[in-house]
Amino acid sequence: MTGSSTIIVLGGPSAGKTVYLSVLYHHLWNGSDGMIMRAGSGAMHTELLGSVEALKRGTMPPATQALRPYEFELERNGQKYHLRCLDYPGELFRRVFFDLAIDSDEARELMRFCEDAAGVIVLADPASIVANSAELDYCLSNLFRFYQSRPVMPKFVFALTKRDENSELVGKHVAQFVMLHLPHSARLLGPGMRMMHFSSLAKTRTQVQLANVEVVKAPVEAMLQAIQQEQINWARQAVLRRASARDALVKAAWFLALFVTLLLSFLAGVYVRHVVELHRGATMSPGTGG
Ligand SMILES: Nc1nc2c(ncn2[C@@H]2O[C@H](COP(=O)(O)OP(=O)(O)OP(=O)(O)O)[C@@H](O)[C@H]2O)c(=O)[nH]1
Ligand SMILES: [Mg+2]
Repeated sequence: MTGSSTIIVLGGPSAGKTVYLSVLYHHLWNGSDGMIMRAGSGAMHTELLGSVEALKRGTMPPATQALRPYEFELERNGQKYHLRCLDYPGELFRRVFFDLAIDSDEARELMRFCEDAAGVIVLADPASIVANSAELDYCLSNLFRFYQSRPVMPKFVFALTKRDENSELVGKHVAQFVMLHLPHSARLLGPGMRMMHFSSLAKTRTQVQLANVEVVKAPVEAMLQAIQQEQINWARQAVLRRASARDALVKAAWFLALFVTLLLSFLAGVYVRHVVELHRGATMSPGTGG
């Protein structure tokens, strides 16, 4: 892939956005299996690694109070993407997509942020889906409707969080769980939506561990695959378009050649006939000599 794509991470209150961002960065800044994540500033780098150290000691981040964009460069197998994560109070997501109130600078910034996305990773805590399914379904379907009204629909990954805690609640079939509790959102996005259930942490009664790198990077991996697949489709369509333009050109050239051949034959025929008639006229006219 050339150029960069903006991937955003969204989610409601306490979905696990802040923890996800920190743990993902912790695993990827040093590189893992061809994927590297680079923070846009040293301060951000130190802050994210610091919050993971705190998590390991069992200190969970406080609920996010203010909107804050994090910029990363995400590289996979030499291809670069622009990963923008907006850490914001999940309450703001509710305000914009449930109350439909774009009445503050923060709400407007969240909307601007949403507009410029090639990919959207939506994080949702299954326990809050069950507890507030009607409200969340309404929020998410407004988010998807917002994207449907735009010229280009981004790719979506719908990632249920906290699998270490609630794998029984969701069961084996994530799509069934989503269709049961979020029917409108599931219908709007249809079969194109990639769904998964993962966790950033592995909590036990006595300790908090980080989930392993493969698990944590799964949503981003699914998103990159979806974006890449779309780019392959575009490239394939461009090749097909070029091939059919070439076909049309070849046909036009043949048609022109045939036309020119017919025209030349016609002109040659007219000329020959003219010469023959001249010759015949000359031989049939009464002799003047003698
Ligand atoms: N068991 C478990 N708990 C998690 C996981 N990820 C996050 N949590 C818990 O969920 C709580 C909320 O996580 P945050 O990352 O702060 O959620 P948020 O979406 O940033 O929340 P707001 O900033 O309030 O919108 C944390 O205190 C963690 O205890 C996970 O993978 N497993
Ligand atoms: Mg937060």
